Formats: sequence, C-alpha cells, structure tokens
Amino acid sequence: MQNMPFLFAFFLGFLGLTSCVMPTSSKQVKLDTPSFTSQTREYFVAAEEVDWNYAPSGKNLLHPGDGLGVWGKPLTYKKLRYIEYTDASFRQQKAQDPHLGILGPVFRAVVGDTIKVHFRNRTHADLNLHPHGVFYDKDNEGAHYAGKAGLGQHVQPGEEYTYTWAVPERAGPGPRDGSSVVWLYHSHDHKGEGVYKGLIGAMVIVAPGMATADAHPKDVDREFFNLFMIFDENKPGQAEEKHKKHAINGYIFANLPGLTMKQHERVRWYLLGMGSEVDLHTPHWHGETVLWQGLRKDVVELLPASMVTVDMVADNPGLWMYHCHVVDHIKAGMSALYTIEEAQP
Ligand SMILES: [Cu+2]
Repeated sequence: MQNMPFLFAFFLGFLGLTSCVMPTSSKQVKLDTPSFTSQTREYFVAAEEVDWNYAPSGKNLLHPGDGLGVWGKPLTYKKLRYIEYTDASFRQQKAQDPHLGILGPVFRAVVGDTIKVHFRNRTHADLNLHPHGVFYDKDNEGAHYAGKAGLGQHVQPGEEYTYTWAVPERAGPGPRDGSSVVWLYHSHDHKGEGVYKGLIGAMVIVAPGMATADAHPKDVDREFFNLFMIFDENKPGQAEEKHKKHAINGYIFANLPGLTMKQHERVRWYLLGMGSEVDLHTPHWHGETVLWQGLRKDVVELLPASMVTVDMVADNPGLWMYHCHVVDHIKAGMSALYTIEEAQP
C-alpha cells in the first residue's frame, strides 16, 4: 500500500506526536500537544558510604515477644546509598519520605520529558547508575560489558557524570497499565554487589494528561515504593543465615516506618523485587485488597527485578500486617505494618 507512510504519519499526527524526535543525550522530545510542555527534570544524586541499621528500634515490632532471632546480630552494616541533594553544590540533602528506607530518591517524569541525573561518586569504589525502561544511548546506559564503551559505565571515586535519559511513549504506561509505571534503577556490576550494598531506587513515569506539575499521577492520593530483597551481607566464602537480611526497603521485623494513609485514599503501591534465586517474594496485605491489571488480589508475586504497580482503596481503618508470604521469609522478618487512619466524619 503506497499511502501507508502517509496514513502512519496521519495517525501519529492525530496523537499529537508528529514532531516527536527520537531522543539522544543531546536532544529533547518535543510534543505538539498544546496543553503539554515537556520538561527536563534534573536530579542531583551522590553515592555515599553509610552505616545502615536493618532494625533501628532494636526490636521485633511485629511480634515483640519473639525478638529478632539470629538476624538481630549484627544489625548495622557499612553500606552505600544513592542520596539526593537540592542542587549542583551537593551540600544540602533533600528530604526523603521515610518509608523509602534504603532506596535512593524517586525519579519522576511524564512521557515526553527528559531526565538528567547528575551523579557524584563520593565512595571509594568505581560505580555507575543504570536505569530500566527509559531511552538511553551507550554513554547513558551506566553499565559495562562487551562492545562500545559508554562514558557513564565507570564513574571513579570523586568524579561526577550526568546521565541523560529520554522518556518516549514506550517508557510510559502501556495499554493495560494505569496512569503511571515504575522502573528500577541501580548500580550495574558483574556480580550484583552494588545492589546488595544498597545502590538501588525507583523511577515513576506518568502518562501525559494524567500528571501533576511534579509528575505524580493525578488519579492517586498516595504512593508507596517497596523493595522486597534479601540483602546478603555475607563476605565471599561466607554463608551465614544471620547475614541474610530479609528486608523491605532495607528494614526487617516491621521496622519500616511511614506506611500510613487515610481512609478512602486511593493508594498506589509500586512493588519491586531484586536479588537472587532465594528472592521469590509474595507481598500480602492484611485488611485490604488491590487491583493488578484489572485482577483482584491480596497477594502479588515478585521475582528478582520485578516491577509491579497495584492500586488499593484504603477502606478499612486499622493497623495491618504487610508481609512476604513465603514461610522462610516470614520467619526471617520480611514484614511491615501499615496504618489506615479513620477519616473524620
Ligand atoms: Cu519473600
């Protein structure tokens, strides 16, 4: 059919995407949609060495009488984190929602935007930052393997590198997604060590027309991000159970703070998995159900590098348990508590 290219162009024009430029690190996506102005969203992130405590209360907050078992000693480890700063001076840390725990900052964008992450390596290790989902060229992939070497694959201690990622339509919600999708970003090395160290975070891409000015989905009142992963703190050659921290966002035995919402709120949960073959997790909410792609559930399946979005209407006030349903993992403290505050009449 000779007029196919014309029809295709017409169709794209209908969608308001005729001038959509396939992005590279130096170009921006432009959309014709008059109501939408694409933006470059900039983030200033440093990798830093921290002491991380998996249970800051020192207690099992789910079953106080049971204690922390073998997983209680030690609780604090030397770790690395992605920490957000307010600007290029990297002096003032940006406040982060406590429920994010060990996760790095949430990067947000609307389809059509560009994300720039100014990454400063303040650790003693050679690091990088690799995103899922968004559009990058080799210099902005943040990973090292055969083929053309990208500039962002090794950021040496003390150095800074800016990653530029475009957010075309294929990085945003698909036909069966809601108004936003979640992607992981993480440090990329051959052995996955950076992720176990704590270099991991989430990114949310919102559909155009469904986004607030700061790239939150308009049809949602509250968002939570939860990484289910067993942080393996064993040194090479070691395999002790006490060093396997069965954590949600880096917290065990319900030490994860901040999972609080109000009755009637529309709550979106972004669920993330990572780790190894032991990391098959089944997050389960007591007291509520969720919708996943139109299916009703109160348990969701996660495997390493799963990225799942589910929606809950918080209709049942109370203090509720939220835990991985794998028996070994329950025992090891992969649990949290969440609170639905009763609405005032
Ligand atoms: Cu689990």
